[in-house]
Amino acid sequence: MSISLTYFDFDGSRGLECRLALTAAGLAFEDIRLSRDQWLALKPATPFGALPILEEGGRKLAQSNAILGYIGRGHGLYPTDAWKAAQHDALMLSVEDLRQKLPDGKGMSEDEKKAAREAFAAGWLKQWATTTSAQIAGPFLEGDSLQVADIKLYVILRSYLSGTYDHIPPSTLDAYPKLLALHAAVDADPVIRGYFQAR
Ligand SMILES: N[C@@H](CCC(=O)N[C@@H](CS)C(=O)NCC(=O)O)C(=O)O
Repeated sequence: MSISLTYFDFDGSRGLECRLALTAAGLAFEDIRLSRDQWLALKPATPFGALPILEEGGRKLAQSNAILGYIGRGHGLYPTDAWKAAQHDALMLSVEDLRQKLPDGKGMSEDEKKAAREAFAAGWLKQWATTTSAQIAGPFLEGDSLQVADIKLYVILRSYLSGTYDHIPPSTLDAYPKLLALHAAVDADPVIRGYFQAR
């Protein structure tokens, strides 16, 4: 059955999570990358008016965590135990919380944005990093095998560690060795390496 993943034309955020999960699952897929204008034309016909969207055999699935769960369950990248699967979901939802809580700076002066981001780093981000670290067996979330939540964590950590967000230096995460080790382990995975080398 043919599979496509539709997202914007950059390797980051929820789109990258799904592309990497498809790659880790060994699934061939059409990588559809939309311009802003193409997106605005497509948006009304999408399940929730947002990307990414997985299309398989004419069916459309939206919401990054649902897409990751679907790929993971079918391809050995998701816990089989019901409780562990729910914990996996909780972890992935916490990454979405983290995305929502980051002050985007809209309507703020640069000084206000700096103050808001520094307060976020010292407060919400610190709490997230501490509680998430406590859940990581190491190097991956559940020990030695890569699963979809590891990919979701990797993508968000990658954005922080590459200095994507003004006023939150990559060194902010130095205090969390388990997060750094998980990022390094996913980054070193041969299939993940292969994705970036092929780009
Ligand atoms: N909860 C959704 C959020 C989706 C979302 O906000 N997607 C952004 C890109 S990462 C988007 O489509 N933005 C364009 C728009 O809303 O028009 C998910 O996890 O997939």
